[in-house]
Amino acid sequence: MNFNANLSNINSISGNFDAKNYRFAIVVSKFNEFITNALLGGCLETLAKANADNKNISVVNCPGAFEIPYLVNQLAKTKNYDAIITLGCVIRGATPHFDYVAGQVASGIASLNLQHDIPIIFGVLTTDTIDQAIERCGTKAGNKGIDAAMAAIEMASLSATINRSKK
Ligand code: INI
Repeated sequence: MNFNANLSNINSISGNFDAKNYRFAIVVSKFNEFITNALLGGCLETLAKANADNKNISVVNCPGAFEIPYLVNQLAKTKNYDAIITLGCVIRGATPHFDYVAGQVASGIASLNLQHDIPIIFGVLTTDTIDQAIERCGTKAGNKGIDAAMAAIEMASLSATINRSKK
């Protein structure tokens, strides 16, 4: 951060990107599978680079993005995970009920984040076109699966730090 304020005595809390001791669940939907597979690849590679242990990663495959919140809720209730990552792809051009599916999954995940004591990461692409989805799963505009993994590690680390400092 680039500013001139005096930070002495301020308790500044930041996460780190070491995934070694964390357990992750990844819920990935099969709808638009050629896109979601690429998101999953980016996500798993990033977790591996950050020292996550494969034994601590569960991948749950579901039919479509609409089903993701239900599974996240089930997984969160087990308390077996330090972060849950969601990956999916909803394309406006491909469905007349885009707004229902995309809206439902986004608001479902947002409310589950507050209901459970586990960070839940939104890695669901919601795009107007298939080309925009392709751009976001490893071509022009990066890979949203990588971003989701990074966010999951940082949030697991932040959550651990905050909970360690509970009085
Ligand atoms: N599911 C998606 O993940 N992406 C889509 O683009 C999509 N479209 O186009 O309809 C989609 N529909 C399926 C939906 O998520 C549920 O699986 C289905 O309605 C059964 O509940």
